Amino acid sequence: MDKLIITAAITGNITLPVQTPHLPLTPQQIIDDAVRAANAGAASVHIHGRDPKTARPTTEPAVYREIAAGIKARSNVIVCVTTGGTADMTPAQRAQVVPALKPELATFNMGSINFSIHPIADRYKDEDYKYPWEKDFAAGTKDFIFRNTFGDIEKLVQIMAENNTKSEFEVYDVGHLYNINFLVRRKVIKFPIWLQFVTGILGGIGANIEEVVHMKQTADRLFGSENYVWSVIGAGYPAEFNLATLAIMMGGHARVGMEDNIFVEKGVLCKSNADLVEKVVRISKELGREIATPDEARKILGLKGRDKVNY
Ligand code: KMH
Ligand code: ZN
Repeated sequence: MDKLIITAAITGNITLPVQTPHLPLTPQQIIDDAVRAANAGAASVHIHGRDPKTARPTTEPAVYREIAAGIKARSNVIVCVTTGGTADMTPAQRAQVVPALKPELATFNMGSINFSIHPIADRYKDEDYKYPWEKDFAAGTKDFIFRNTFGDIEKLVQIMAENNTKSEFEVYDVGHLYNINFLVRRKVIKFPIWLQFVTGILGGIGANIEEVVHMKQTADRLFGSENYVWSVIGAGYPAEFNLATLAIMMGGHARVGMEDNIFVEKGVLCKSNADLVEKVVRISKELGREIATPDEARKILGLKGRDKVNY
């Protein structure tokens, strides 16, 4: 088995400030916590930007540049930039960060789903919210179609290729593997590919062992195990750690982070993304699987290297 690649998703765009006081919000907080997560064992950090004043998710390239450059100055970790954006952004707005930064790695969402966090809006009292946008943002996702049409996907494939940025294909359901397969057959997507199985999102596949095994078997059948490397996200607690453990045992890789889960133990908020990374490092070491350094992860994923980014 390859060494374990741990990805830390530092702040995301669906975790709300009301949910945890420890969520990194400003560029400096995101940089500091990404470096902490890297020092704890993350080979890759998945980055979303937030408006420095309002903490609302943004796709403003200047914010991403500040964050990516700030991390690069202090750590060798791979910076994986989101192209997921958020509810009010078009696919073109979401992609603009790729030509701007030419990152080594960027996420690439493989299908359209009703990506929803609307139940969170009912969990808190109006006076609990820290920012005026939070409640409507969450409630509005009830009718949010996270758009990733074949047309959008073709455009993004081209943008990624032009900038020599590797795709981290986010697969929220088994059908998304078939979308990849269709594009592989059309020679739009080329092997080897890096897959992130995203489970536990309302609107997508559930976070349980059976679904991960099903996705892995489907990927094996469609692509051949030699043509892809995979990782898993189990959104929520304890799914994040249960599915990371499963991936450790199955030869996959694991993503943790406050984008997906805010608890390090039942009812105990993590104070930093590093707490979540450290827990997976402990589990992996107990199970005899070593942790990949950023350079080892670059080799496994076939990345161009941090000397070829534009930040
Ligand atoms: N914003 C979500 C709808 C990504 O980073 O690529 C999806 C998302 C995925 O955050
Ligand atoms: Zn993300």
